[in-house]
Amino acid sequence: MAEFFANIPKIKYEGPQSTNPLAFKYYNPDEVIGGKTMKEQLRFALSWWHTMGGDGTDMFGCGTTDKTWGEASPEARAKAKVDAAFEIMDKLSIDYFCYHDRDISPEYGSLKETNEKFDELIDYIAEKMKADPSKKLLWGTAKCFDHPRYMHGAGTSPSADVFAYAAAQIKKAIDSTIKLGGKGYVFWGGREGYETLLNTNMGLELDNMARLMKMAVEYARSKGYDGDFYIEPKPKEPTKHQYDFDTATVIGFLRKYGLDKDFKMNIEANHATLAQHTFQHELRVARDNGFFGSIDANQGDPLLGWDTDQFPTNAYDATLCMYEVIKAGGFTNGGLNFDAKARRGSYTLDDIFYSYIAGMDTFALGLRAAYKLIEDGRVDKFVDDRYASWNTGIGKDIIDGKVGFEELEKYALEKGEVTDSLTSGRQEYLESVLNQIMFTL
Ligand code: XLS
Ligand code: NI
Ligand code: NI
Repeated sequence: MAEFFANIPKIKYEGPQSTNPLAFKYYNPDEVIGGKTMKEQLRFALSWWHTMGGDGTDMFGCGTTDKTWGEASPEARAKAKVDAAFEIMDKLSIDYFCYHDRDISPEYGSLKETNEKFDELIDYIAEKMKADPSKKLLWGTAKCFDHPRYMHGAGTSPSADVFAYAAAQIKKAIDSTIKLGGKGYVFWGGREGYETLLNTNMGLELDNMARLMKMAVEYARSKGYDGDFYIEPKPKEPTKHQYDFDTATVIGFLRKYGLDKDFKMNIEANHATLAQHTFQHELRVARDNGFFGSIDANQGDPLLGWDTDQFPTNAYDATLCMYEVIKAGGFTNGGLNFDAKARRGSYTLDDIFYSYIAGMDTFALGLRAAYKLIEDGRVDKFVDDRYASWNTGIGKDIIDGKVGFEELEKYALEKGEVTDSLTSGRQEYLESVLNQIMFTL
């Protein structure tokens, strides 16, 4: 089999002093941190769409990177993509991958033909996984948003035929996920939203989206699937208003429709910032509500208002992310999927390696710093102390449900102005503690 990256060696850990661009400075896969190897904790995944298919095309220009993998026909190209993906994963020590059905194999003349060709590719991937059992599917999904039939949505389309088509497509994508032993299936509501309420029955659309998800769960469970389903929130793009706006909105939706037992969150950093939240905020909302699942690791640009899907290089955000992951008990079925693409100007195929190394090292730094932050204990202790008034006295009585408005009025009248349980928030001090920890790794 052809080697696609003959000039790229297997990437090794050389430590923070190394200046070798093709080496990890912080990611040392087998190093044990917090009782588990970095590899087990971080569960990095390759995103098939960006890495194998994204060629830099944007609305102002054509692609800058050749992602044809040396093949002209769609069938041969799809196969070459698999070979190249496994070579990339091997050289980067990435164990997981994620895909949309159409990243693996495109649409052909009919759904029947599309399905047959897709199945062949899934079989081919299964063979590759048999040959190298370290390679695993993190999650699968269906691309129910790019074909013109999905212009008004898939599960939320006004057309029942489109809903049926989407169901058929999702059924197949679930089959492939099960076949490859995946423990995650993602719903990202590509065009599940609206442009104007003048033409939209929002209530029916949301009911239908829940119907589609319920059917997906029922079908997958009937086939023995015991993994997680994820919703990946995003507030806008491509539609003006995406229904899965943010984690809090999605949790409300899942609870309303009784889907909360089967679904968790796949949180993407760039989607969090599009919703005017921090990445950490979204993770915290998921964790506090028991919906922490998986992560699409990328970053946006503070000056741009769209999903730039940049490789994550912000170690500060990665530290706060990994802090949440550790506090949530770590990943179970989820992981860190690099839903990220090299900039259009970083156009050589070698840039795939430079960008993954940058992203992986950033999260390795984040993991190291997050553990240090927790071991150091100053921040956690500060938070505990800040809420100390809830551990005894009136605070405890409120939590225990022993008092109501009458008792609280009496207490406040007797006590007079509040003084002793009001303390400084000390934000600047805490931020400096975080800096100190991050820069004395
Ligand atoms: C797009 C989403 C998408 C999902 C998978 O903004 O991030 O790539 O992760 O459908
Ligand atoms: Ni994503
Ligand atoms: Ni995205």
